[in-house]
Amino acid sequence: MTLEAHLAEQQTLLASREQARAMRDQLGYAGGTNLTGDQVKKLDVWGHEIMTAALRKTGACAALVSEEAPEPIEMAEGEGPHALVVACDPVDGSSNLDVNGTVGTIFSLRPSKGMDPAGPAALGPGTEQVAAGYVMYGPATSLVYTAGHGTHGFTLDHATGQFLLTHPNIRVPKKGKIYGINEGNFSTWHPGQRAFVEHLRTPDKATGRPYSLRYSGAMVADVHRTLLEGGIFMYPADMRDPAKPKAKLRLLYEAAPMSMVAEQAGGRSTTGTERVLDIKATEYHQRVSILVGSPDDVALVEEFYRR
Ligand code: FBP
Repeated sequence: MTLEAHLAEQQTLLASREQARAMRDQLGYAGGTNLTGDQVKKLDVWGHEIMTAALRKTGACAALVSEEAPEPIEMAEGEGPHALVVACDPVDGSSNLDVNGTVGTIFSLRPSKGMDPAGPAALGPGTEQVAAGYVMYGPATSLVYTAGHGTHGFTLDHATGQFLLTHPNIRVPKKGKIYGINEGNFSTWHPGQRAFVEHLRTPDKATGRPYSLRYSGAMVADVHRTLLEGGIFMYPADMRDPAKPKAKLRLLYEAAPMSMVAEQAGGRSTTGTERVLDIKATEYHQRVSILVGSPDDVALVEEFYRR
């Protein structure tokens, strides 16, 4: 090998090492926590900045409620109707980022009602949403949304950069065979929740039990599977102090949009005792329990909560 060739090869090697270091540097924590106490990942911040800039550019958005911003970001300046308020979880499933697991982006759209500031227009029951959905970054990139006329799924065609309608009018199976929940929290659950999971685990051919457990650590991926294959995804509250239930997932940019998507696909979504979409949000980062999926499975878990 000539000296030139050897030097060129070394340079390529160095460049790829640099690139690898730069890619690795995108991972990990940005330092600090967001309003809901989560340690913020660098890609959380990146996702938030991308979403904020893109929405501002549309002129359609009057304010953005983001998981990564304590207060709504007003953006009713400049050209455009600014008729919508958007609530968004820019990167859902952040704990999966550093292990190359599936993550997503969840969004919810409501009318801005001409309010100024517009942020408060995001507060109110989930039934006020005019559209909701998510993008899932998995083996394929999926976009699933509803504007109140059914729920529809698209897949990104990387060759053209277009989202193609691959799953028109998604219908959740009436009853499933899979449940998704972080079983590590078992001891903290409501007694009805514990009894329901024990019921799903108990073999009974006639009712298709035991159900299989699938849990990805990203709500987007667990709800997406549930929409397509049926069953139920659950993130119930920590009830160690029944007077002060502690939920994890956020109402405005996780539970309410996923509940609208599920209901428009024939599914149901409850806290165990109440329809999630009927809950009137009073805070931007309010948390709520969510049990969402096949109508028969959701009805059954509500029965266990009543016992
Ligand atoms: P982020 O939006 O901060 O990622 O949080 C939400 C989430 O990651 C959900 O996607 C997922 O269902 C849940 O938290 C996982 O929580 P846990 O690690 O407690 O099981």
